[in-house]
Amino acid sequence: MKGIIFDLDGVIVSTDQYHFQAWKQMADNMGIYFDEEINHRLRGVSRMESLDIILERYQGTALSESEKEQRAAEKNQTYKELLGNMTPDDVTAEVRETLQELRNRGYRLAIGSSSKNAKFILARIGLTDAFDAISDGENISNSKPDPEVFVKAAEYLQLPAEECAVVEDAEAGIQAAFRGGMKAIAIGSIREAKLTELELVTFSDLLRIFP
Ligand code: B16
Ligand code: MG
Repeated sequence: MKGIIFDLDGVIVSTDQYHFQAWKQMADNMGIYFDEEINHRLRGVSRMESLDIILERYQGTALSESEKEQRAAEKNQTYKELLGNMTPDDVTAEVRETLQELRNRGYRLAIGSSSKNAKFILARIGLTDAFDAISDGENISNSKPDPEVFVKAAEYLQLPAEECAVVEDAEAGIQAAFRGGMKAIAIGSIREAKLTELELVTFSDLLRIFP
């Protein structure tokens, strides 16, 4: 293994509560029921696909494509305002130090995120320079579980897929890694699903997997 590709939301940093608050505000405005359990289904899923999941509970007339775009833009505006509260303190010392040590050991590191806000988030938390490449929602046409975001990340790192491992907190992301011919490492509650044999109890366990 020469390259490690990290999902952003749920792996490097947690923006889950901001996604929840922003979607909740949009759902409330439209009179749609929305809760934490539905929010959980949005992990790793693109913005427009997330909207479709929320609209499953919508009782009104079906939305046109432009109305959907408008609602998604409304959500993103609220989300970006909330992201504005993020600072480098939102990254744990464990994450920061582990990334640095992996680099010291010679691994090439990339971000592989479905988010179109990935670069904004990385800038807010002061981690842009911790990665050799960033592949995100801005450079893909198909989102996870399609492997495109990780295939592009490996390309940007100039490494073949089989020399890359992906760290993920969502089922869609783990499937995407496998479909891209990469190893998948699970972190967080998704470990319970036993989708992969490699897992991290805590982020710094990466230092045992990558000597
Ligand atoms: P945006 P990841 C994903 O990021 C989030 O997990 C998912 O909840 C979100 O809908 C998606 O990004 C798109 O985000 O609206 O900012 O483009 O986990 O792939 O880093
Ligand atoms: Mg994630």
